[in-house]
Amino acid sequence: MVKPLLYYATLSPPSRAVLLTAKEIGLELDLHAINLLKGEHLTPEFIKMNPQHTIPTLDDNGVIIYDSHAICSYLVEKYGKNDKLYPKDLIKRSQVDARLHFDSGHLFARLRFLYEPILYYGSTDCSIDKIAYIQKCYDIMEGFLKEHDYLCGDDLTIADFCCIATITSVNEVAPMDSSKYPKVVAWMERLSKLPYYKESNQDGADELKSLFKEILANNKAKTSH
Ligand SMILES: N[C@@H](CCC(=O)N[C@@H](CS)C(=O)NCC(=O)O)C(=O)O
Repeated sequence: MVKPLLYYATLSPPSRAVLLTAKEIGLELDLHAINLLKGEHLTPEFIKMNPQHTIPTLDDNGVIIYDSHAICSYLVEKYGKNDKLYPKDLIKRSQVDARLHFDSGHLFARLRFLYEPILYYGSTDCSIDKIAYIQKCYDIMEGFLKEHDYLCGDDLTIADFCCIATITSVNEVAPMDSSKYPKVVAWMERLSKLPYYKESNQDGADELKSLFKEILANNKAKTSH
């Protein structure tokens, strides 16, 4: 079998959601690193393949898929040994889809709103409203996890992978008070015990948070002169 080719970066939360999914289903990917800070996603070839010029982008034998949520569900459908990570049952699937949209439309969107101007455009705007906006997502997730171990019930799904990749990339910049969010903290600890978790997610999340702090400090130093 020709391995599916993934354009990705370890710094990128949605790329890491795909890496976690692939590990859980035992699928080997052909990994092609893209350096966003060097603009490697803005070449004519990349834009021809993905006009949205985002990573992750999957090339599965000529089938191009972008958006991590779509990639994760595709990989489970096509290569998963069972449907636990993305249930075929209509009601269960609707719950997973809802959480995937929560990551896409709320959690990751708020991270990007805070991170992108600082990482790419020299901004120093780390204002309290942007931080509080992310922390509101922690409140919502505490509710999702009230009676369950995972975001969609008692089983791990791709929604957990998408949300953990995002939240671990922002949780120190938008601090998470463990007394206020005990369920979210316990969920993060639960996922961190997966054997492939550190290399597939935590290392990249730590790298992104360090880079964010370093670039923010540089931007502040530049504007103070
Ligand atoms: N909803 C998309 C978001 C992907 C995304 O925004 N990726 C960022 C990196 S974390 C990116 O490629 N940014 C470059 C750009 O938008 O030009 C997904 O889940 O794949």
